[in-house]
Amino acid sequence: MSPTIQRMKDLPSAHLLGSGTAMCAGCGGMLSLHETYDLLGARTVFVNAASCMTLLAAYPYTPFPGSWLYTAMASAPAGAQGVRDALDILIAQGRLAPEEDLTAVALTGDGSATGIGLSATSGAIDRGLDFLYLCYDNEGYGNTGQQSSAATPLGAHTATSGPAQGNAARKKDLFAIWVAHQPVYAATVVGADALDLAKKIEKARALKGPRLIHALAPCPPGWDFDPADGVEIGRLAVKTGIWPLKEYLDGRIVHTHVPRSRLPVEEYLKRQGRFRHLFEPERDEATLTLIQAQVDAYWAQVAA
Ligand SMILES: Cc1ncc(C[n+]2csc(CCOP(=O)(O)OP(=O)(O)O)c2C)c(N)n1
Ligand code: SF4
Ligand SMILES: [Mg+2]
Repeated sequence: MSPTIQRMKDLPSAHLLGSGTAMCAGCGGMLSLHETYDLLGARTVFVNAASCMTLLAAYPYTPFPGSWLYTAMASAPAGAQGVRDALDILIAQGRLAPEEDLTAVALTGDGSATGIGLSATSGAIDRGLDFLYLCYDNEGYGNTGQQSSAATPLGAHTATSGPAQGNAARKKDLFAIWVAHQPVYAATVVGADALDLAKKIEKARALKGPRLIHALAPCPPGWDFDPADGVEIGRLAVKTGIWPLKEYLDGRIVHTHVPRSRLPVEEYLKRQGRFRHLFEPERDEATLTLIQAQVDAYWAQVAA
């Protein structure tokens, strides 16, 4: 082992993930990955689909004390299958002690999770693959300049939505797609609520089978806000109800936080330049009303 890698392995993950990387300041994806990694630890093999997080590792170096594998955008679940199979074979052959087993973790952005890698994910869940899938959702193709993805919300301006308009489609519901597959576990999280995230990671860690952690990832350059506001924007997503915190376990969906008096969704939208055209030069009342109505309809259905 090279002295550099040995030095990296000797450092705690909290230090490693917070320094010397090519990530943007205030990256919400990094925050949720950091919090997740602190709990999962080094007994993991992260299988990362091409995305912003790929910039964390440059072969043969990685800021992680555990292992890291890089795949094409569509292939993280297939890579996780290979890792899981290899570990199972080593254990069956007596070349790896069961107590030295590792967790296969697919790490992808929303572009892979909701689009390019969706069929590989669906197949992996169908096969009951024992893996944890962490999607950090910055609601666009961040690594290539924030083009629209299937997870871009209604009204958001992206590099491909046209100069004055926002995205015309609704955000694809990744949590619902996973729940339709009846996985062992699925949850939504946001790095700004570290306690809720930690409880869900602990729960997921104790289970076997396909498990989703879907993290909203406020993205300063892609969403156009000051990096210092990332945590506040994550909190506003929860307080306005546009990002429900929930989990699926034993066939039931439970909301882990119900905002009793929800803030108007505008409070979240107006903090981000990607929605500026909804307020300036004049208010786009129709789109703002539609976005609020969609959030209201979601929570009405929860209460019913
Ligand atoms: C099939 C394929 N199409 C396009 C690309 C180029 N590409 C690399 S990263 C990326 C963005 C991925 O978006 P997402 O999964 O949301 O991750 P993010 O960049 O936002 O972290 C794209 C389009 C690719 N690597 N493979
Ligand atoms: S573009 Fe967004 S998601 Fe990508 S590293 Fe920067 S802040 Fe994070
Ligand atoms: Mg993305």
